Amino acid sequence: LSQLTTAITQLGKLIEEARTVLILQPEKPDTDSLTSSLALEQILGDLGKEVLLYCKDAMPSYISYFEGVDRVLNEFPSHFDLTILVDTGGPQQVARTLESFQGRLTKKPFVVIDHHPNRTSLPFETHEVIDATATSTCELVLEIAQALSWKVNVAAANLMVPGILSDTLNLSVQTVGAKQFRTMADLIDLGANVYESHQNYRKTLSLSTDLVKLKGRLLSRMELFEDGKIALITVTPAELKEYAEIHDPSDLVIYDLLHAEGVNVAVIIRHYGGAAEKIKISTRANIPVAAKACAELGGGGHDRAAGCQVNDTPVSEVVPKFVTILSKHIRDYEALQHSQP
Ligand SMILES: [Mn+2]
Repeated sequence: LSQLTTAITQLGKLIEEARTVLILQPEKPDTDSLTSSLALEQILGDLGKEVLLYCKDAMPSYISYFEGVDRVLNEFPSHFDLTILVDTGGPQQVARTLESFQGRLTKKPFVVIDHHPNRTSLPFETHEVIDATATSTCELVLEIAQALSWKVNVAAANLMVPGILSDTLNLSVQTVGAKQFRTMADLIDLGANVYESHQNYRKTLSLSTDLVKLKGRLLSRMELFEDGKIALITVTPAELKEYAEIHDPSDLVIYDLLHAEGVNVAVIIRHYGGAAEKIKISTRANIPVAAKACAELGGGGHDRAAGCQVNDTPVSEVVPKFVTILSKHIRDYEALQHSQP
Protein backbone atom coordinates (compact mmCIF):
# COMPACT_ATOMS: atom_id res chain seq x y z
CA LEU A 1 0.00 0.00 0.00
CA SER A 2 2.62 2.55 1.06
CA GLN A 3 4.65 2.27 -2.15
CA LEU A 4 1.60 3.02 -4.30
CA THR A 5 0.52 5.85 -1.97
CA THR A 6 3.99 7.43 -2.21
CA ALA A 7 3.99 7.02 -5.99
CA ILE A 8 0.58 8.68 -6.26
CA THR A 9 1.69 11.59 -4.05
CA GLN A 10 4.78 12.07 -6.25
CA LEU A 11 2.58 11.95 -9.34
CA GLY A 12 0.45 14.73 -7.85
CA LYS A 13 3.54 16.92 -7.45
CA LEU A 14 4.77 16.19 -10.97
CA ILE A 15 1.37 17.11 -12.40
CA GLU A 16 1.34 20.34 -10.37
CA GLU A 17 4.68 21.35 -11.90
CA ALA A 18 3.66 20.54 -15.50
CA ARG A 19 1.71 22.77 -17.86
CA THR A 20 1.50 20.45 -20.87
CA VAL A 21 1.06 16.73 -20.30
CA LEU A 22 1.59 14.13 -23.01
CA ILE A 23 -0.40 10.93 -22.57
CA LEU A 24 1.16 8.07 -24.42
CA GLN A 25 -0.48 4.75 -25.29
CA PRO A 26 1.22 1.46 -26.11
CA GLU A 27 1.42 0.27 -29.68
CA LYS A 28 -1.63 -1.86 -30.54
CA PRO A 29 -3.86 0.30 -28.32
CA ASP A 30 -7.01 -1.22 -26.83
CA THR A 31 -10.16 -0.05 -25.06
CA ASP A 32 -8.45 0.33 -21.68
CA SER A 33 -5.45 2.26 -23.03
CA LEU A 34 -7.67 4.62 -25.04
CA THR A 35 -10.36 5.24 -22.42
CA SER A 36 -7.83 5.68 -19.58
CA SER A 37 -6.02 8.24 -21.79
CA LEU A 38 -9.24 10.08 -22.60
CA ALA A 39 -10.35 10.00 -18.94
CA LEU A 40 -6.98 11.46 -17.87
CA GLU A 41 -7.41 14.10 -20.58
CA GLN A 42 -10.69 15.14 -18.93
CA ILE A 43 -9.34 15.05 -15.37
CA LEU A 44 -6.08 16.87 -16.11
CA GLY A 45 -7.95 19.31 -18.37
CA ASP A 46 -10.17 20.23 -15.41
CA LEU A 47 -6.95 20.88 -13.44
CA GLY A 48 -6.05 23.48 -16.06
CA LYS A 49 -3.45 21.41 -17.89
CA GLU A 50 -2.98 21.29 -21.62
CA VAL A 51 -3.25 17.60 -22.52
CA LEU A 52 -1.86 15.98 -25.66
CA LEU A 53 -2.58 12.39 -26.67
CA TYR A 54 -0.26 10.29 -28.80
CA CYS A 55 -0.02 6.73 -30.04
CA LYS A 56 2.48 5.38 -32.56
CA ASP A 57 -0.25 3.20 -34.11
CA ALA A 58 -3.58 4.30 -35.51
CA MET A 59 -6.62 3.65 -33.32
CA PRO A 60 -8.19 0.37 -34.50
CA SER A 61 -11.73 0.63 -35.85
CA TYR A 62 -13.30 -1.36 -32.99
CA ILE A 63 -12.49 1.45 -30.53
CA SER A 64 -12.97 4.37 -32.89
CA TYR A 65 -16.50 5.02 -31.62
CA PHE A 66 -15.28 6.76 -28.46
CA GLU A 67 -15.69 10.52 -28.48
CA GLY A 68 -12.23 12.09 -28.54
CA VAL A 69 -10.51 9.32 -30.46
CA ASP A 70 -9.72 11.91 -33.16
CA ARG A 71 -7.69 13.88 -30.62
CA VAL A 72 -5.10 11.10 -30.45
CA LEU A 73 -2.32 12.62 -32.53
CA ASN A 74 -0.52 10.66 -35.23
CA GLU A 75 2.30 13.21 -35.21
CA PHE A 76 4.58 13.31 -32.21
CA PRO A 77 4.13 16.63 -30.38
CA SER A 78 7.04 19.07 -30.27
CA HIS A 79 6.48 20.40 -26.77
CA PHE A 80 5.39 18.87 -23.45
CA ASP A 81 6.56 19.04 -19.82
CA LEU A 82 5.69 15.52 -18.69
CA THR A 83 4.74 12.18 -20.21
CA ILE A 84 2.28 9.64 -18.78
CA LEU A 85 2.47 6.22 -20.40
CA VAL A 86 -0.68 4.21 -19.69
CA ASP A 87 -1.54 0.51 -19.72
CA THR A 88 1.88 -0.76 -20.82
CA GLY A 89 3.45 -3.89 -19.31
CA GLY A 90 6.94 -3.48 -20.74
CA PRO A 91 9.27 -1.94 -23.34
CA GLN A 92 8.22 -4.41 -26.04
CA GLN A 93 4.77 -2.74 -26.16
CA VAL A 94 6.38 0.62 -26.99
CA ALA A 95 9.43 -0.62 -28.93
CA ARG A 96 8.76 1.38 -32.11
CA THR A 97 7.69 4.44 -30.09
CA LEU A 98 10.96 4.42 -28.12
CA GLU A 99 13.00 3.73 -31.24
CA SER A 100 11.70 7.00 -32.71
CA PHE A 101 11.22 9.23 -29.65
CA GLN A 102 13.12 7.93 -26.60
CA GLY A 103 15.59 10.85 -26.79
CA ARG A 104 12.78 13.41 -26.63
CA LEU A 105 10.72 11.51 -24.06
CA THR A 106 13.55 11.12 -21.55
CA LYS A 107 14.31 14.87 -21.47
CA LYS A 108 11.20 15.33 -19.28
CA PRO A 109 9.72 13.35 -16.36
CA PHE A 110 8.20 10.09 -17.53
CA VAL A 111 5.35 8.50 -15.55
CA VAL A 112 4.00 4.96 -16.04
CA ILE A 113 0.44 4.23 -14.88
CA ASP A 114 -0.20 0.52 -15.24
CA HIS A 115 -1.86 -2.59 -13.82
CA HIS A 116 -0.11 -5.54 -15.56
CA PRO A 117 1.06 -8.06 -12.93
CA ASN A 118 4.05 -9.31 -14.94
CA ARG A 119 5.91 -6.12 -15.69
CA THR A 120 9.25 -5.25 -17.21
CA SER A 121 10.55 -1.75 -16.47
CA LEU A 122 11.52 0.65 -19.25
CA PRO A 123 15.23 1.11 -19.97
CA PHE A 124 15.38 4.63 -18.43
CA GLU A 125 14.27 6.44 -15.28
CA THR A 126 10.51 6.48 -14.80
CA HIS A 127 8.04 7.33 -12.04
CA GLU A 128 6.01 4.15 -11.76
CA VAL A 129 2.46 4.27 -10.44
CA ILE A 130 1.67 0.58 -10.52
CA ASP A 131 -1.19 -1.34 -8.95
CA ALA A 132 -0.93 -4.97 -10.03
CA THR A 133 -4.16 -5.73 -8.15
CA ALA A 134 -6.11 -3.31 -10.35
CA THR A 135 -7.88 -5.14 -13.17
CA SER A 136 -7.55 -2.23 -15.59
CA THR A 137 -5.71 1.06 -15.97
CA CYS A 138 -9.08 2.86 -15.76
CA GLU A 139 -9.63 1.38 -12.29
CA LEU A 140 -6.22 2.69 -11.23
CA VAL A 141 -6.91 6.13 -12.75
CA LEU A 142 -10.01 6.45 -10.56
CA GLU A 143 -7.98 5.28 -7.53
CA ILE A 144 -5.40 8.01 -8.27
CA ALA A 145 -8.04 10.70 -8.79
CA GLN A 146 -9.71 9.80 -5.50
CA ALA A 147 -6.40 9.73 -3.60
CA LEU A 148 -5.38 13.15 -4.95
CA SER A 149 -8.90 14.60 -4.66
CA TRP A 150 -8.95 15.31 -8.38
CA LYS A 151 -12.39 16.10 -9.76
CA VAL A 152 -13.81 13.32 -11.99
CA ASN A 153 -16.40 14.79 -14.36
CA VAL A 154 -19.24 12.80 -15.96
CA ALA A 155 -17.35 12.36 -19.24
CA ALA A 156 -14.34 10.92 -17.41
CA ALA A 157 -16.56 8.57 -15.40
CA ASN A 158 -18.28 7.42 -18.60
CA LEU A 159 -14.89 6.73 -20.19
CA MET A 160 -13.61 4.61 -17.31
CA VAL A 161 -16.59 2.25 -17.38
CA PRO A 162 -15.82 0.63 -20.78
CA GLY A 163 -12.12 0.38 -19.89
CA ILE A 164 -12.99 -1.65 -16.79
CA LEU A 165 -15.66 -3.71 -18.56
CA SER A 166 -13.34 -4.58 -21.41
CA ASP A 167 -10.31 -5.65 -19.34
CA THR A 168 -12.52 -7.69 -16.97
CA LEU A 169 -14.75 -9.19 -19.70
CA ASN A 170 -17.75 -7.43 -18.16
CA LEU A 171 -16.55 -8.03 -14.56
CA SER A 172 -16.45 -11.78 -15.16
CA VAL A 173 -12.77 -12.69 -14.77
CA GLN A 174 -11.33 -14.43 -11.71
CA THR A 175 -9.48 -11.36 -10.42
CA VAL A 176 -12.69 -9.34 -10.06
CA GLY A 177 -13.79 -8.81 -6.46
CA ALA A 178 -15.72 -6.38 -4.32
CA LYS A 179 -13.23 -3.60 -5.14
CA GLN A 180 -14.09 -3.62 -8.84
CA PHE A 181 -17.81 -3.54 -8.12
CA ARG A 182 -17.21 -0.63 -5.71
CA THR A 183 -15.23 1.15 -8.43
CA MET A 184 -18.18 0.71 -10.80
CA ALA A 185 -20.59 1.95 -8.12
CA ASP A 186 -18.34 5.01 -7.56
CA LEU A 187 -18.38 5.71 -11.32
CA ILE A 188 -22.18 5.46 -11.36
CA ASP A 189 -22.29 7.91 -8.43
CA LEU A 190 -20.12 10.23 -10.53
CA GLY A 191 -22.72 10.12 -13.30
CA ALA A 192 -21.62 7.21 -15.51
CA ASN A 193 -24.29 5.31 -17.46
CA VAL A 194 -23.29 1.63 -17.50
CA TYR A 195 -26.24 0.54 -19.64
CA GLU A 196 -25.27 3.02 -22.36
CA SER A 197 -21.70 1.77 -22.27
CA HIS A 198 -22.92 -1.81 -22.91
CA GLN A 199 -25.26 -0.58 -25.67
CA ASN A 200 -22.46 1.33 -27.42
CA TYR A 201 -20.28 -1.77 -27.30
CA ARG A 202 -23.05 -4.06 -28.58
CA LYS A 203 -23.51 -1.77 -31.59
CA THR A 204 -19.89 -2.41 -32.57
CA LEU A 205 -20.58 -6.16 -32.72
CA SER A 206 -23.04 -5.90 -35.61
CA LEU A 207 -21.73 -7.40 -38.85
CA SER A 208 -22.49 -6.66 -42.49
CA THR A 209 -24.46 -9.43 -44.20
CA ASP A 210 -21.35 -10.08 -46.29
CA LEU A 211 -19.33 -10.82 -43.14
CA VAL A 212 -22.09 -13.05 -41.75
CA LYS A 213 -21.84 -15.09 -44.97
CA LEU A 214 -18.03 -15.23 -44.70
CA LYS A 215 -18.40 -16.41 -41.10
CA GLY A 216 -20.70 -19.20 -42.28
CA ARG A 217 -18.26 -20.29 -44.99
CA LEU A 218 -15.33 -20.30 -42.54
CA LEU A 219 -17.22 -22.26 -39.86
CA SER A 220 -18.36 -24.86 -42.39
CA ARG A 221 -14.67 -25.63 -43.06
CA MET A 222 -13.81 -26.36 -39.41
CA GLU A 223 -11.46 -29.34 -39.10
CA LEU A 224 -11.06 -31.34 -35.88
CA PHE A 225 -7.89 -33.06 -34.67
CA GLU A 226 -6.70 -34.91 -31.55
CA ASP A 227 -10.09 -36.45 -30.67
CA GLY A 228 -11.87 -33.15 -31.29
CA LYS A 229 -9.69 -31.21 -28.83
CA ILE A 230 -8.24 -29.04 -31.60
CA ALA A 231 -10.53 -27.11 -33.95
CA LEU A 232 -8.88 -25.47 -36.94
CA ILE A 233 -9.88 -23.24 -39.83
CA THR A 234 -7.66 -22.13 -42.68
CA VAL A 235 -8.39 -18.72 -44.19
CA THR A 236 -7.40 -18.57 -47.87
CA PRO A 237 -5.30 -15.85 -49.57
CA ALA A 238 -8.38 -14.80 -51.58
CA GLU A 239 -10.46 -14.35 -48.41
CA LEU A 240 -7.67 -12.41 -46.70
CA LYS A 241 -7.27 -10.17 -49.75
CA GLU A 242 -10.98 -9.38 -49.77
CA TYR A 243 -11.66 -9.07 -46.03
CA ALA A 244 -8.48 -8.54 -43.95
CA GLU A 245 -8.80 -4.74 -44.13
CA ILE A 246 -12.54 -4.80 -43.33
CA HIS A 247 -12.60 -7.34 -40.49
CA ASP A 248 -10.08 -9.85 -39.20
CA PRO A 249 -11.51 -13.23 -40.34
CA SER A 250 -9.89 -14.86 -37.31
CA ASP A 251 -11.83 -12.66 -34.86
CA LEU A 252 -14.98 -13.64 -36.70
CA VAL A 253 -14.76 -17.34 -35.77
CA ILE A 254 -12.01 -18.15 -33.26
CA TYR A 255 -14.24 -17.97 -30.17
CA ASP A 256 -16.97 -20.02 -31.85
CA LEU A 257 -14.36 -22.77 -32.27
CA LEU A 258 -13.19 -22.44 -28.68
CA HIS A 259 -16.75 -22.64 -27.35
CA ALA A 260 -17.52 -25.86 -29.26
CA GLU A 261 -17.98 -28.78 -26.86
CA GLY A 262 -14.84 -30.85 -26.37
CA VAL A 263 -12.57 -28.30 -28.03
CA ASN A 264 -9.58 -27.17 -25.95
CA VAL A 265 -7.69 -25.19 -28.55
CA ALA A 266 -8.93 -23.06 -31.45
CA VAL A 267 -6.51 -22.47 -34.32
CA ILE A 268 -6.87 -20.06 -37.22
CA ILE A 269 -4.37 -20.40 -40.03
CA ARG A 270 -4.19 -17.23 -42.10
CA HIS A 271 -2.66 -18.22 -45.42
CA TYR A 272 -1.52 -15.02 -47.12
CA GLY A 273 0.37 -16.83 -49.90
CA GLY A 274 2.52 -14.61 -52.07
CA ALA A 275 6.16 -15.26 -52.95
CA ALA A 276 7.09 -15.88 -49.29
CA GLU A 277 4.08 -18.19 -48.69
CA LYS A 278 3.37 -16.15 -45.54
CA ILE A 279 1.27 -17.99 -42.96
CA LYS A 280 0.12 -16.54 -39.63
CA ILE A 281 -1.19 -18.86 -36.92
CA SER A 282 -3.45 -17.64 -34.09
CA THR A 283 -4.45 -19.85 -31.17
CA ARG A 284 -6.91 -19.46 -28.31
CA ALA A 285 -6.98 -22.20 -25.68
CA ASN A 286 -8.93 -23.26 -22.59
CA ILE A 287 -5.77 -24.89 -21.23
CA PRO A 288 -2.29 -23.32 -20.94
CA VAL A 289 -0.69 -24.64 -24.12
CA ALA A 290 -0.90 -21.74 -26.61
CA ALA A 291 2.38 -19.93 -25.88
CA LYS A 292 4.39 -23.16 -25.59
CA ALA A 293 3.14 -24.48 -28.94
CA CYS A 294 3.66 -21.17 -30.77
CA ALA A 295 7.13 -20.75 -29.28
CA GLU A 296 8.21 -23.91 -31.12
CA LEU A 297 7.61 -22.05 -34.38
CA GLY A 298 9.33 -18.89 -33.19
CA GLY A 299 6.21 -17.12 -31.94
CA GLY A 300 4.89 -16.26 -28.50
CA GLY A 301 2.11 -14.79 -26.42
CA HIS A 302 0.11 -15.88 -23.41
CA ASP A 303 -0.78 -19.32 -22.00
CA ARG A 304 -4.23 -19.15 -23.56
CA ALA A 305 -3.68 -16.83 -26.54
CA ALA A 306 -0.62 -16.90 -28.74
CA GLY A 307 0.53 -16.70 -32.33
CA CYS A 308 3.38 -17.35 -34.71
CA GLN A 309 4.36 -16.83 -38.33
CA VAL A 310 5.80 -19.29 -40.83
CA ASN A 311 7.26 -18.43 -44.22
CA ASP A 312 8.38 -20.52 -47.21
CA THR A 313 6.48 -23.66 -46.19
CA PRO A 314 3.36 -24.90 -47.99
CA VAL A 315 0.19 -24.64 -45.92
CA SER A 316 -0.33 -28.40 -46.47
CA GLU A 317 2.83 -28.99 -44.40
CA VAL A 318 2.29 -26.25 -41.81
CA VAL A 319 -1.11 -27.54 -40.68
CA PRO A 320 -0.04 -31.11 -39.74
CA LYS A 321 3.21 -29.79 -38.25
CA PHE A 322 1.43 -27.35 -35.95
CA VAL A 323 -1.28 -29.88 -35.06
CA THR A 324 1.45 -32.38 -34.03
CA ILE A 325 3.17 -29.77 -31.84
CA LEU A 326 -0.10 -28.71 -30.25
CA SER A 327 -1.22 -32.32 -29.66
CA LYS A 328 2.03 -33.03 -27.82
CA HIS A 329 1.50 -30.02 -25.52
CA ILE A 330 -2.13 -30.99 -24.89
CA ARG A 331 -1.03 -34.53 -23.92
CA ASP A 332 1.79 -33.18 -21.73
CA TYR A 333 -0.69 -30.92 -19.94
CA GLU A 334 -3.21 -33.74 -19.48
CA ALA A 335 -0.50 -36.08 -18.16
CA LEU A 336 0.50 -33.41 -15.64
CA GLN A 337 -3.12 -33.01 -14.49
CA HIS A 338 -3.49 -36.80 -14.03
CA SER A 339 -0.23 -37.11 -12.11
CA GLN A 340 -1.40 -34.55 -9.54
CA PRO A 341 -3.40 -35.87 -6.57
MN1 LIG B 1 -5.36 -2.75 -19.43
